[in-house]
Order: sequence, then C-alpha cells, then structure tokens
Amino acid sequence: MRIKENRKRGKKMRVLVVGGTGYLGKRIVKASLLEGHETYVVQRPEIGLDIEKLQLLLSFKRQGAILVPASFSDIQSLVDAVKRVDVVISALSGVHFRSHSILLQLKLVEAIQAAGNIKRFLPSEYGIDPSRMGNAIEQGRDTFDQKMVIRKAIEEANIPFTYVSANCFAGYFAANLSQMETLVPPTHQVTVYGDGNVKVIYADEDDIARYVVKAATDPRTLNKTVYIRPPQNILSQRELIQIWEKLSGKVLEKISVSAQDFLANIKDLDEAQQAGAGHFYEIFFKGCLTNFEIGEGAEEASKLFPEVNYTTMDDYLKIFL
Ligand code: NDP
Ligand code: GO6
Repeated sequence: MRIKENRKRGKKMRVLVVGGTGYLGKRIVKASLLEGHETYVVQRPEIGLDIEKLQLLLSFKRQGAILVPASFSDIQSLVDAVKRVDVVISALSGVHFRSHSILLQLKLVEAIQAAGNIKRFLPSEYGIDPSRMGNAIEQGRDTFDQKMVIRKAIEEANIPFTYVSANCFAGYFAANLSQMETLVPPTHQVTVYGDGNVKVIYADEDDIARYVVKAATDPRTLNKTVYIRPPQNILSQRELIQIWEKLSGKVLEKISVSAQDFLANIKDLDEAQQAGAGHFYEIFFKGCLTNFEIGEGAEEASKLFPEVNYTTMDDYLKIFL
C-alpha cells in the first residue's frame, strides 16, 4: 500500500544500489523499496557459494527489487547496469575492517562517466566528513584520503553527486556506549574519553538509510553535502552513558582516559584497530563531528526530511535491557 501511495506522488526514480547486501547497503535497498522507487541491486557473480548473500538478494527480489548481474572485473557490465537507472547509490565497504574499496569505487565512477546518463551519484561515505579531516592523525587517515580521491574523480567527471555525512552509526558507537572492541553496553565499567563532554552525533542505521535514499532523489541536495544531525542525537559521551544508566537503573564506574594516554595506547593495537582508534580520537577528543556549523553548500537531513521519525538513543538502547 505504502509503496503505491508513494508512486502516486510521482517521485518514482530508478535507483541502483551497489554493495546492496552489505551492512548499510541492505538497509538502503529496503528504504528505496519503501519509498516506492524502482530499485535495482547489483548481483556479483563473485558471491559464488555465499548463500547468505544470495538469499538476501532473493528476498529483495521478492520485495520487488530487480537484480542486475555485474562484476567489478568487467567494466562493461557496470556500464550496462548503470545505464538502466537514474540514480546510483554506492554502499561499498569502508577501507579498514573488511575489504579495500577505493579501486572498486573508482571503477564505478568510470562506468558512470562512460554511461553518461546518471542524474545523481552517492559515493560510499556515510561517516565523518572527509573534507574536514586534513589535520587528522596518521592512524585511520586513509579512510578520509581515499574518500577524497573518489570525490575528486566524481567532480572531475562532472557527475552530479550528493555526499552524505552520517556521523556515528548507532550499532558501532551507541550500543556499546562508545567503547571500542565490543558492540554491547558494558556492565560495570565504562571508559570515558577525556572529560566526556565533547558533543558527538549518533544515528540509527535504518534512519541513515532513509535519509540517504531521500537525499539521493531530492533536487535540494544536488552537488551538496548532507549532514545527518538529528537534534536529539547530538550528545556527549557522558550524556549517552546517562541515558543508559537511567534505562538500566545501574550506575557505571567511569574511568577517564586522557588524550595523551589514549594516543600512547594506540601503538599496541593491530592495524585495523589502530585505524578505528584514530577515528575515535578525532570524534571523542577533537570533536570533529560538531566543531563546525553547516554552512553554504550543505544541508541537514532531519531539517530537509522532517517526515522521518528518527530513533532517539533512548529508544535505541532499550533493546539491550
Ligand atoms: P560492508 O563491509 O558491509 O560492505 C558493503 C559491500 O561492499 C558488500 O556487501 C559488497 O557488496 C561490497 N564489497 C566488499 N568487498 C568487495 C569486493 N572485494 N569486491 C566487490 N564488492 C565488495 O560495508 P559497510 O556497510 O560497513 O560500509 C559502507 C560505508 O559506510 C563505508 O563507506 C563505510 O566507511 C561507512 N561506515 C560508516 C560507519 C559510521 O559509523 N559512520 C560505520 C561503518 C561503515 P555486495 O553486496 O555486492 O556483496
Ligand atoms: C566506522 C570501530 C568500532 C572501529 C566513520 C574499531 C568511517 C567513518 C563516524 O567499521 O573505524 O568497536 O565515521 O574497536 O567515516 C569502525 C569504523 C568503528 C567500524 C571506524 C567508521 C566511522 C568508518 C570499534 C572498534 C566498536
């Protein structure tokens, strides 16, 4: 029903999701179907015997998505896929933790340029705004540098774009009260970064996906950056901890770590964790998510799309009770 209503509003677009079986990508596919867009999802032959990915793709198909065979080792297959749609949303993997995506994304940009028909491209960003990270510490810098390489390729090819800065995914940063190397709330002690009063921004991944799809098809976001800053989710780490303490009825022991000690401890971590720690440092000590105003050439998602009833961290954390 909802899908039909949206179609009647006449905003129907053909949307291709690349990386559609990934952590964020699957949510983008669902959000696109919910918006009533004709939703295309890349099906890579390389998934081979990955039955979970295949089953997910088939469930998308059952919900009305169109599966498009394409491979990053066959640029023509990407061009053919891109030619079938108006909008391309990339949700390819980030650099650390999983697999290296910069070369893949550059191939995608090349295919979009060759196809010449795309009205909007969203590269896989969805985090810290890489254009503001010129002074980031060495650990984790790659993430930003590589995303800037992709931006440059997009802009040089004159491809219409939207960049989405989604801030902290709740699953990686809120569920754990912003603790590293765990994804669930701590039960006794919590590490507090510095004084714990630096403002950060958390967002539920399903909400992020909805904002992404809306931004991808909205004329107001053409060639702009969209920041996802839901007002109630702009919180300090201490405020987040307080929300959990109130919900759980238990007070946690707070152990404060200074910037100096945090940096010193990074050196003992493996490479992926070092990158993660570098990101935590920029977010929780340097305040990179909130130390600027959204100015000219940018928009804020919850203002643009007030119809999205975003999840507050109070509601988000209830699942862990
Ligand atoms: P995933 O690691 O889940 O990967 C997404 C997709 O990338 C996969 O499903 C796959 O597509 C594709 N992919 C991975 N490796 C290859 C390969 N070798 N060849 C072809 N395709 C490949 O990504 P995430 O959802 O975790 O990340 C998406 C974006 O979100 C990234 O830009 C990341 O930086 C950002 N992010 C931001 C966070 C935040 O807190 N702000 C947290 C986590 C990520 P297929 O579906 O075709 O198999
Ligand atoms: C998420 C993480 C969580 C790392 C971004 C190590 C790009 C971004 C907010 O993949 O490294 O424990 O902006 O021990 O622009 C990872 C990365 C978070 C998850 C950050 C990310 C955030 C990527 C960890 C950990 C929970």
